[in-house]
Amino acid sequence: MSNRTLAIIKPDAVKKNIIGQIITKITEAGFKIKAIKMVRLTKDSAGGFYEVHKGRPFYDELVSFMSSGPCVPIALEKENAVADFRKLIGATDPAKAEEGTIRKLFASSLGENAIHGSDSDENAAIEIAHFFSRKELLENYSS
Ligand code: IDP
Ligand code: MG
Repeated sequence: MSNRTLAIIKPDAVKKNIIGQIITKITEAGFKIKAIKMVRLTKDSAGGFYEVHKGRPFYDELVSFMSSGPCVPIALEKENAVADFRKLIGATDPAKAEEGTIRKLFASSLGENAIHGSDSDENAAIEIAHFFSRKELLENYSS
């Protein structure tokens, strides 16, 4: 069991100016922020991040959306981080997400769904490395 996951506050939520509200939900649920930044992804970087979805019908739309404005990747730490964070964000489609989940509260649509969460420990490690250098993570490891 790993204790880390990668969240991304997606461009729709950044545009809505609700970064703070989403981070409050995350930290109230017991996650610690180990590293955070705001970045504007290029199409190449967004395409690389979502490489597993290449060939799916929504891939081009997803890459365009994720590179349409700034987003906020966050490396998070908590016991059972991956599974607990998926539970906190809710189903991919906000219409199907449970009450109180971040997507239920803040997502606009299936595509523009406010937040990303890693789906496995293996992918969490890969995704954190996509955004944060070892140095950035280590410098934030004071405890
Ligand atoms: P997840 O984010 O809940 O893990 P995935 O199936 O991994 O969901 O899909 C990645 C992202 O691609 C979703 O969060 C959403 O932004 C987008 N997406 C997934 N399915 C669709 C779709 O059918 N239409 C448009 N966008 C989609
Ligand atoms: Mg996924």
